[in-house]
Amino acid sequence: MGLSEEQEILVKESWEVLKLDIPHHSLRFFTLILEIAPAAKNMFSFLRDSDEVPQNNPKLKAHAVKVFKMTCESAIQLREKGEVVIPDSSLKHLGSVHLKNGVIPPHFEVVKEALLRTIKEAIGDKWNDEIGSAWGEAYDQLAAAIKNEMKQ
Ligand code: HEM
Ligand code: ISQ
Repeated sequence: MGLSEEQEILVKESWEVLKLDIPHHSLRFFTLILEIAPAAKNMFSFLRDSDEVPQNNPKLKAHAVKVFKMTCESAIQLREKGEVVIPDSSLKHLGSVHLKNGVIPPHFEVVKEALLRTIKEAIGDKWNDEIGSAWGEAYDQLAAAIKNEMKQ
């Protein structure tokens, strides 16, 4: 299912707000993932050797930003072409990184919930259900592509 122009705009506008404080929102996103699924802790290299979420870890920040950015790009593609297209090489890379670290399909729901809650907190009063379903749809289709790659 594609996205409407309105939905694409909603996603882009909230991504602009997230960008204003990447360190905070990245950390919040990651913290929410662990809050929802504490067992995910051991999958992440930047957490394996510590008890607390590192407050200023460049890798954590970079990966979190990439998830936001890729979801935003998926929303644009869903409006433009009605489907999410990820270059083969990067899809293969993402599939193998997640497989190697023990990620399984139900984990994708955890990351979705954490992503939506992070956006909701970031944009505050501007949040509404349309924004949630636009990000949710873009995320679901991006996740489907990665999960499909992990099956091969
Ligand atoms: C790594 C994106 C879902 C756990 C990564 C990386 C990216 C990424 C860009 C860095 C890859 C690299 O090292 O080059 C995404 C996207 C997702 C998604 C776009 C969904 C649409 C998930 C889920 C989990 C997860 C559901 C499980 C809770 C991990 C782990 C790593 C990783 C454990 C390796 C981190 C490390 O130790 O370096 N992900 N991810 N990801 N992701 Fe995801
Ligand atoms: C990797 N994959 C999915 C979500 C993430 C959130 C924060 C840091 C890394 C991540």
